[in-house]
Amino acid sequence: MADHARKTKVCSWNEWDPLKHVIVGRADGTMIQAPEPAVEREWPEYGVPLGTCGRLPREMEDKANEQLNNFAAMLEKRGIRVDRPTPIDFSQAVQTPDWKQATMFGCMPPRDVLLTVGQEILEATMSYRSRWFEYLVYRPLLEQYFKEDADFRWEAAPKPRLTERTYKTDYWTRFKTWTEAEKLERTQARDWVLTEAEPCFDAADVARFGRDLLVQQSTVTNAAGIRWLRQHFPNHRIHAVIFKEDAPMHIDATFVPLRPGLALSNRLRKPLTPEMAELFKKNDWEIIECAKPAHDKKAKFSFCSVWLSMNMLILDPKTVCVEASEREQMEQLDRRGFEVIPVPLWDVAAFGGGLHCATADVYREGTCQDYFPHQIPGF
Ligand code: ABU
Repeated sequence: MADHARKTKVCSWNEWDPLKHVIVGRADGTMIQAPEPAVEREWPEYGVPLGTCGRLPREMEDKANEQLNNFAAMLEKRGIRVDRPTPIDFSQAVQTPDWKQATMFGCMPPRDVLLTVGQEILEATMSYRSRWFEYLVYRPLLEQYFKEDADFRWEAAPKPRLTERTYKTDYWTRFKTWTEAEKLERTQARDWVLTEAEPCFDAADVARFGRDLLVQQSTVTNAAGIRWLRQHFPNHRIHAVIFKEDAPMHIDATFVPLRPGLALSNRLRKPLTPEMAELFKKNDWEIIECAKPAHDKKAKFSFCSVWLSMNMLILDPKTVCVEASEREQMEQLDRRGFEVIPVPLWDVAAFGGGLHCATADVYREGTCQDYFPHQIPGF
């Protein structure tokens, strides 16, 4: 049998069509990254002051892997094929001709790196030096899909140089001096740590709705990155969006499609792009506010927020996986007619996110549909 005649098929157009094949991340070797212009980690309350880096504690890693393995096993039991990345040594220093970075990060959140649009999987640029080489952990899988699916479009966005030109290098120092109101002014002005010197984006800033893609401009995705995506996907309509949040990173704990005609919006992070509300209204989409999260503070060593409560994996338009402690979120979706599958995953938060972050689509049934036939000019 020719390689490409095997069963692998890459295709996924949205977040809700029936899921048949998915990548689930691993916690192995995840690092608290060394400081770099794009990001500084510090948890003095847990004995990790600014400038410290190192592997997350082994007992945390084991617990996270146990939850990820159980999640993968549950998906497999439901007939979904699950693939896993190949971890590398994330404690190693990495370098390009332009810079040297003391550590990498990890391979828990494939959603940050891989963007599936139809038959294409696009490796995102990323904007952290510690994540520049993260695509390597997915290469064994992508090589396999390439061999097995003759129609697979394997793409990689141009790797950014990530020199000092890419960043406002004093941004995080200044950020700490700003009031909440001043931080929000920066958001309104789309003024975060990235400059516009070169295109940068994380795949998790994209929410897929068939022909329409919402792309959040954020601390990891700049306007040049959105423009690159627009030029790369000429048959899609790319809508640049922002939300009321001081240091946004990834749209999947902020605005989440649930099924055709229904989307979930963060109850605090309101859209700051009025055209977005208009687009949804004009096309008869209902936007509901997410439920109150179960947690009132971030998980230990987590850079993700409590809004992982709305970071979910949709298995089909009637079935959704929600983190098991998020009782109110589960009840809300149950009232909306979903079968809700509770999945314990809170111990994975420190490794890079929730259920959506921990996965990347390879194959969902369905075709590319137009869910927004009535467009807003200029948006
Ligand atoms: N990476 C998804 C989580 C983003 C957030 O905490 O809001």
